[in-house]
Amino acid sequence: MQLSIWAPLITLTSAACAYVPESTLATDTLAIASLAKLTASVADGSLKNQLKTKGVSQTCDLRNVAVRREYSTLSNNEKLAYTNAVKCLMSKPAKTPSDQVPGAKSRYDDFVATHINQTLIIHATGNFLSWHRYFSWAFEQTLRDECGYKGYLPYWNWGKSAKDPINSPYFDGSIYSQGGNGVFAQHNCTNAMPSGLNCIPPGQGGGCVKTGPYAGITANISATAPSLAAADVTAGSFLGYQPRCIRRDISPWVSSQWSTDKESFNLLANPLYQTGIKAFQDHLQGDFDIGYFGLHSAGHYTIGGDPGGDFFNSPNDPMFWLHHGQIDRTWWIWQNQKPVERAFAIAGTNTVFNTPPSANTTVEDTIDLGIVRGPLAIKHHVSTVAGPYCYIYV
Ligand SMILES: *[C@@H]1O[C@H](CO)[C@@H](O)[C@H](O)[C@H]1NC(C)=O
Ligand SMILES: *[C@@H]1O[C@H](CO)[C@@H](O)[C@H](O)[C@H]1NC(C)=O
Ligand SMILES: *[C@@H]1O[C@H](CO)[C@@H](O)[C@H](O)[C@H]1NC(C)=O
Ligand SMILES: *[C@@H]1O[C@H](CO)[C@@H](O)[C@H](O)[C@H]1NC(C)=O
Ligand SMILES: [Cu+2]
Repeated sequence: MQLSIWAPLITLTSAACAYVPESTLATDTLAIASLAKLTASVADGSLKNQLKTKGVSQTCDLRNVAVRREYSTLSNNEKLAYTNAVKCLMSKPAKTPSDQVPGAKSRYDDFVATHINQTLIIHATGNFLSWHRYFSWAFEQTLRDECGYKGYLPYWNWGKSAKDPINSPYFDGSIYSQGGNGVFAQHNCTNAMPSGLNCIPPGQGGGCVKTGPYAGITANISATAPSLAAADVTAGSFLGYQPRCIRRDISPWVSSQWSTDKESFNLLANPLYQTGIKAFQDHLQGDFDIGYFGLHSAGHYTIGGDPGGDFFNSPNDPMFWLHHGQIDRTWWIWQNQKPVERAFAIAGTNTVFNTPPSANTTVEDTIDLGIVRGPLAIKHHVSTVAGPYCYIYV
């Protein structure tokens, strides 16, 4: 009798503790509207004509286009297929010659080395979005070509887990996640970036990731600019060998403030960021001087730790790919609000925050992923249904 009175309350209590994804309806609705505009501009040939003015071919057929999906909507088998392919890349030998990058031991490390090597010419630059599109697509293609993966790159819709990333399907530590939080290890503030982004309060992690599919994996390439302030995380020699565990300090403090769906919606719907790609990409990447993270930095520092919180080495934490999937999706939504008009939108220079001062980036400039993929001009990366690309997001 008494038990049955309490039973509903117990159920309620445990339900209240369980992870519940937050709604991302606001931005998902924008994504649907963008897909409709993209489809129309392909159907009437206006996108093809616009791209042709600069010699870019648009032949992708939307009837058999690849569809990139949100990670939490994949079936367990699909999640495992993705993760197993990533682990397959980690188990294959590097193609980078060891005299160039002593730390590159695996095929996965080829990607990490490429990102480290170019960090200062691919962030807060005119090629930030296109470079990372090419890079994450090359990763997806390599999973398919070299590891038999049949799916496409999944993305992490940040807003769903903004309040509770640690218990989310991305980070809950189950075999279907992208790995759990690090175990607790004493650490100080994470100094994300010089200036206003300093001192992310220490969270519940800080130590090695010991749960989920990547438990026990080794980061090989030396830390470059580690932000996790723990006694034993220090920079090694550039591109050198510094085997160590993957540490995380997942930060609800960051995500709950800076990567909500409200932030995404604001970026994509507020007229302030509709004025041109400069306003859009600057707000996406954040304004470090005033301590505004932006969705890009917020995703990285929600993961945090080492190498995830290292500006240079971040692709060494496998969550990088899902984060950059969503960065690319966010750009894709923005582009396809006006597919023809925005096709060749570009702003920024060739050096990080224009330091040292450099030329403005143009769509004729080349992106070269070294051992990962050959050189290809930016203009071929501006549409996900042109150049080498043929994919959309749902
Ligand atoms: C680091 O190198 C070892 C081989 O020395 C490899 O087993 C491991 O998967 C590599 N780590 C990554 C993240 O690729
Ligand atoms: C690093 O960049 C330099 C200059 O662009 C290039 O010559 C070198 O091959 C790159 N190394 C790697 C490992 O990508
Ligand atoms: C945290 O900072 C204090 C004060 O600077 C320092 O003494 C301590 O060693 C640091 N702890 C870690 C784990 O780095
Ligand atoms: C670079 O772009 C900025 C912003 O659009 C513009 O004001 C400037 O004149 C450009 N510089 C050159 C050398 O074209
Ligand atoms: Cu990057």
